[in-house]
Amino acid sequence: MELLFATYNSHKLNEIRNALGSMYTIQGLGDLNEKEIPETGNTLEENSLIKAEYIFKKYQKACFSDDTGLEVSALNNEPGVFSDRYAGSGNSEDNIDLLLANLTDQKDRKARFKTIITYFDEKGKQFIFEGVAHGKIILEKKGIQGFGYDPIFQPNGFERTFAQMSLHQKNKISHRGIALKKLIAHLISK
Ligand code: ITT
Repeated sequence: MELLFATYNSHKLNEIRNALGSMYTIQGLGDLNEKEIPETGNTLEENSLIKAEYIFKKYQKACFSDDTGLEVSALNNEPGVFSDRYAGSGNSEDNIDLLLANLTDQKDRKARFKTIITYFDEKGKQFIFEGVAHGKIILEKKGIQGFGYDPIFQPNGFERTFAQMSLHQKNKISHRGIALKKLIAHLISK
């Protein structure tokens, strides 16, 4: 089955291709020669809808999007929907440095990743799948796998960050992996 994925993020594409396996052919925005879709919403749900709706209207094919944010308890759930632009540059190293600086001397390190997947079926019916991974922000970066905030996020029940896990291990417990399992269950039930 072919699915269009409204993302420009090659790491997300990798994770999702790995989780979905060979039954699905996934085409990202790069494969479609599309430009990045501006995320003008105020919530993950709004941005997820904007991206999926844009692609569905243009291609009239089954498609989905993923909008993800990191919510840190001691920072009133920031950066949240602004996770990408937290430090202004859109650069993950800068985002991590700013987050660690804002948590200096902070004892409460609780955080969670949240993913909202919006799926449009080939008839344009819309479905939303959410995945949350609970954990904490550690004091300094660890690991080189993954992307974004992975080097400073340690999921509950593990002594390793997402950046110290393989793609397969991260997918089993991550926000995106959980939301994807719900999407897959939906696709299989059809
Ligand atoms: P899209 O093209 O899909 O919109 P994006 O990189 O803009 O890709 P998001 O807005 O969903 O994706 O992500 C917001 C930020 O959160 C961005 O800086 C990512 O690096 C980071 N992020 C998203 N998923 C992550 C994950 O699984 N682990 C670590 N950081 C993640």
